[in-house]
Amino acid sequence: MKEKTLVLLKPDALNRRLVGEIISRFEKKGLKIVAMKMLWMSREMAEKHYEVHRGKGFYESLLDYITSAPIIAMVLEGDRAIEVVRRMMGKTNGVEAEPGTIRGDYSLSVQNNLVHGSDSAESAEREIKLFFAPEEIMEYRLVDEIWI
Ligand code: DAT
Ligand code: MG
Repeated sequence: MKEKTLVLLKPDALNRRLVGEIISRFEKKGLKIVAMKMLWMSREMAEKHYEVHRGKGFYESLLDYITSAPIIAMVLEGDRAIEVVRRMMGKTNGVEAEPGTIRGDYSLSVQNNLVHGSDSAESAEREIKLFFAPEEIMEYRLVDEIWI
């Protein structure tokens, strides 16, 4: 089942020069980049993106963090891409994330955990719309790709 998911490389990914490393993992897995941009999230956008966390103890700190530096936003496509990306990211808290996952290999923090990935089809649809206009999402075929 082909799915699209929103992935963000968060401020610590840029600060730690891990952008290439993280994108490379997704590419090598076989996920297809169908949209990508660098942007600096506004407070307003951050509030929308993280609206489910409004009122939680870490909410203000999370908004400060996500707006502290530019980020890379991507839409990745592939078979069950939403859960595949979530598994590749690992648990939210880098301390608990399994080695071999992005957070497990590169983060020891619950907040500064490098990546965001949509957690469901509904979240993916909502989040992709927040970051990308329809015309920014490419429909194309990789040279070795077979459409079934
Ligand atoms: P995930 O990013 O794994 O989907 P989430 O949606 O529960 O995790 O939370 C969004 C972000 O909020 C998460 O990446 C880091 C931050 N966060 C979550 N729980 C936290 C906590 N207990 N303390 C500090 N930051 C937290
Ligand atoms: Mg989440």
